[in-house]
Amino acid sequence: MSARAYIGLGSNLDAPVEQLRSALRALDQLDGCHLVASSALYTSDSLLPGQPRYTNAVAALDTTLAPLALLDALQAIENDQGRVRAERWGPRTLDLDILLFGDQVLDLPRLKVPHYHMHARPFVLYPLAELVPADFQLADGRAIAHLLQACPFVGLERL
Ligand code: A4P
Ligand code: MG
Repeated sequence: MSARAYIGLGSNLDAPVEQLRSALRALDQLDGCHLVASSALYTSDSLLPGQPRYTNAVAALDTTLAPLALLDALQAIENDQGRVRAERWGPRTLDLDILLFGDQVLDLPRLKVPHYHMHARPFVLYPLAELVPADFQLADGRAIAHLLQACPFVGLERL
C-alpha cells in the first residue's frame, strides 16, 4: 500500500539551491518512492541568529515504505549530501523532515508526525500549501487554511 508523505527540505550551507535539487532527485530514486510534486523554493533568515539564510521547499512523495524506513532513507540522503551533525539546530547542507505521512499521527522516540514545529513555520506552510487542496487537513485535524491565517507570509522570499 502506498501513502502520500510530505517532506520538508532545508539547507543553509554549500550551495543550498543545488542541495535541494539534488535531494529531490534522490527522493524520486528511493526504492518504493515516487516524487509526485515539489513546491517552489523559498529563502528566509535562520530561526537562530548568526546562521546563513536558509533555502526551503516541500515535496509530495508517494511511498510504500513504512514511516521509520522512510526516516532511515531520508537520513541516508542527508549523510550522502555531507550533513555533519555537530550541534542540534546547527547549520546544515541538508535537512529532510517528514512533515506528514498519510493520515498517520506518530509519537515514536525517533519520529513525531505531524512534524512538531510545522504549524508555526512559514517556510514549511507556504510551500506545503502549493501542493495540497485549499480544504486540506493535517492528520490531527488542523486545517491548513487556519494554520496559514495564523502564520503570516513574513520574511519569506519565493525564488
Ligand atoms: N525526528 C522526530 N520527528 C521527525 C520527523 N517528523 N522528521 C527526529 C524527521 N526527523 C524527526 O533531527 C533530530 C531528530 O529528530 C532525528 O534524529 C529524528 O529521529 P535532525 O534533523 O538530526 O536535527 P535538527 O534538524 O537539528 O533538529 P530539528 O528539531 O529537526 O531542527 P529543525 O526543527 O529542522 O530546525 N530557519 C529557516 N529559515 N529554515 C529552516 O529550515 N531549520 C532549523 C532547524 C532552524 N532554523 C531554520 C530552519
Ligand atoms: Mg531535522
